[in-house]
Amino acid sequence: MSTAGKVIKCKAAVLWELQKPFSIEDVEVAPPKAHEVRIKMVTTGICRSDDHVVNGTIFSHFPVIAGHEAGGIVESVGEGVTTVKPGDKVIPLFIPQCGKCSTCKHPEGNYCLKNAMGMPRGTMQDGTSRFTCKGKPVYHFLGTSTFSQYTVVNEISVAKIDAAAPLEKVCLIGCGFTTGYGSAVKVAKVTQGSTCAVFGLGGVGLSAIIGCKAAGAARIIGVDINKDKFAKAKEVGATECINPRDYEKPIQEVLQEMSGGGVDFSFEVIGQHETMMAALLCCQESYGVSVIVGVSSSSQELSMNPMLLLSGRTWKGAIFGGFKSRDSVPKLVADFMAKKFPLDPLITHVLPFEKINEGFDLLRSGKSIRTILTF
Ligand code: COD
Ligand code: ZN
Ligand code: ZN
Repeated sequence: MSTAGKVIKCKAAVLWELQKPFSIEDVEVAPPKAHEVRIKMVTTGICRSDDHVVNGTIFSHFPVIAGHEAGGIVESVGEGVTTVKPGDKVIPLFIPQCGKCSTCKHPEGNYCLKNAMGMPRGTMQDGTSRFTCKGKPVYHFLGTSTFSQYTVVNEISVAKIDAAAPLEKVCLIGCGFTTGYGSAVKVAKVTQGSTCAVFGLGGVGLSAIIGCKAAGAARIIGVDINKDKFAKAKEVGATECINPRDYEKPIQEVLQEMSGGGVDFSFEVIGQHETMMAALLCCQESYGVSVIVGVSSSSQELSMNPMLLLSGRTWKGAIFGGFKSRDSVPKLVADFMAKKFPLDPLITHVLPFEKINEGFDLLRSGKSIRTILTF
């Protein structure tokens, strides 16, 4: 029997307040309104930013359904939806692509002005929620809310992908993989034969390494204070790995020496000001490009000597690897299907959705790279 147009009762992981475990609850998911899409979730990854909602680093209203890195199947669509239909395989997008704003119209911009990151309202574009639990409305997160068997997203926040794609893998294209990979191929535009340094060898840093390799870098130097991360970094393409704690001198000097004057491209994939400066300093002073990928505390400012840029360096940053979401996600899935890059090395754990708190424990203890939850 079709569920279209009806309220769906299902399970979701609700976060009732800060610093509490997720609670699996019965929720009601309202049908999609005009220009909205209801999705049956198949898999969702657990990303660091979801944990940032739990610990308050990312602001959210409560109760909330978090989750933003997922894959699913369209269950039904609201009035006026033309780009997806029931049965389509899709990836929800935490940065929409409205196609109409000044950012979307610019060939290089990807931070669509309709995004929910700057000012999280926790609702759909019309200001209301599609979720209720125990008679109360539950807030949305980043317009995705994938920690639920069903979710509702705006049409501008969903990408239709190849029907043959394995959702339990390509869900990573919805956040972590694309963030790192795009920082190399799209933001830095890594060149053939270049030398790169990647600071931080978590899932996003590993994805940056995969991007550097795909772009043809000759040397990719991984930097991490945890040497247990080195084997996996080498597996995905790092040619060398170094631990700043093994050296007396600052790590930027070590990298300058290793590269004969500075690397061509550097990436900060940790989210600390100290390593952002080290990454900037280790790149060649005249033509080096340094990309900030990690998010640091928004309340702190970073001071720097402008001479570091006047000599010619470029300092950049980007969300979602600089990719326009609706345009790029289907293409990245096609590239994965064509074996242009791997995703398997990033997936260390697969758990049933009900074990979501176990998945977060693995993330917090540093034991997992990515945990995938299956519905
Ligand atoms: N020097 C070297 N390595 C360090 C240091 C240091 N001082 N401190 C920590 N590290 C290493 C850790 O040992 C670890 O291996 C690595 O840095 C960080 O890895 P993870 O596993 O904690 O993190 P990732 O790869 O999953 O994600 C890192 C980000 C910084 C990218 C992430 O936390 C983040 O800020 N993401 C937001 C970016 C974004 O675009 N967000 C939008 C939606 S998610
Ligand atoms: Zn837009
Ligand atoms: Zn994420």
